[in-house]
Amino acid sequence: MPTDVNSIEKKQVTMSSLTSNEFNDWCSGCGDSGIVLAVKNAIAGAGLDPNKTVIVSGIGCSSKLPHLVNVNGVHTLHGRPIPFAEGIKLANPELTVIIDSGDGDTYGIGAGHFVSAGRRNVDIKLFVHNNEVYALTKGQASPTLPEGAKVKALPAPNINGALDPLAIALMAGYNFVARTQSYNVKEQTDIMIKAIKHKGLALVDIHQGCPTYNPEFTDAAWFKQHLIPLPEGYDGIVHDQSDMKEVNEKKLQALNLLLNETPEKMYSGILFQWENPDTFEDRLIARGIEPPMSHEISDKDGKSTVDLTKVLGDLDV
Ligand SMILES: Cc1ncc(C[n+]2csc(CCOP(=O)(O)OP(=O)(O)O)c2C)c(N)n1
Ligand code: SF4
Ligand SMILES: [Mg+2]
Repeated sequence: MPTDVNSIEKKQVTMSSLTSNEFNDWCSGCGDSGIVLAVKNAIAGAGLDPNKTVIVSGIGCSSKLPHLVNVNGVHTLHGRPIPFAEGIKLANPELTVIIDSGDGDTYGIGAGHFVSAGRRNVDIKLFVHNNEVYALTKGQASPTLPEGAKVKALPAPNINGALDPLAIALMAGYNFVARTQSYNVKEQTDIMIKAIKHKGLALVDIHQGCPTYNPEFTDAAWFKQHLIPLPEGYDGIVHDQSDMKEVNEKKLQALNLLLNETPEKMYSGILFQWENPDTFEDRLIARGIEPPMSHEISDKDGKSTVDLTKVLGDLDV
């Protein structure tokens, strides 16, 4: 169990720390290195207790991240970090639960969980490393690779269209929807801190550099040119939580922005945020259902007070 808050790095990334292959888990120059630094900065910046913080991941290059941050970590199954994270948060709502996983993991094999998470609104934070490829398995197209894009592993340009995870998240019920990119650690850190402090489900889609399998569309210079700040005057924050007219207007504003994007012109920043009080945890409390963590399981001497007779009896056939 982690105990030392200072062991979470507070340093800002420099390009040399990305290219020096400081993180042996990833190729030199991999955007995952920028993301792990932002995650560490954000955990420290949001003042989280490492003992009460959990990072959950699936399978992929990106999913190695929990091994590199000194908080509790769970490296789960491909496509399944969302249900794991929801279970952890519902069992112990005192924990801050962050997911770091790939675009294939979240928007491909895990797409059903990604959509259903919006209906529940459990207070978990979803940081998706979006490199448009299945990098760990040698660079096949992921669901976010644009139609016509040609990456190394494809014999011909991508015949499939890309899905828009932000638009899906907005319509599925996500109340915090943001985009950023792996080589801008300052912007990532700021957005991650806001996502962590937001009450409810949050999506941060992070365009991530994969110099090995997708250097064409995920290079730092490409991001700088094609991922631009939100238009002047754009305000995605709902200021009156209970004003459904404002909520719908802000959601439509975000959808309108996304519909007018192209792979060559995408916006980064917080597109939509609504502090919706109706989390899944609140719904359970309203029904009188206490989280398992609050149940007494032992007396003051540590002796179990749990009576398993009934449970075991129910198993009798
Ligand atoms: C159920 C299951 N299906 C397929 C795989 C093989 N597999 C491992 S990682 C991966 C894709 C990873 O892509 P992504 O989630 O985008 O992560 P990245 O490596 O790009 O960070 C696949 C298909 C697996 N481990 N488990
Ligand atoms: S294959 Fe791509 S995503 Fe995986 S470690 Fe290398 S650069 Fe990073
Ligand atoms: Mg990927």
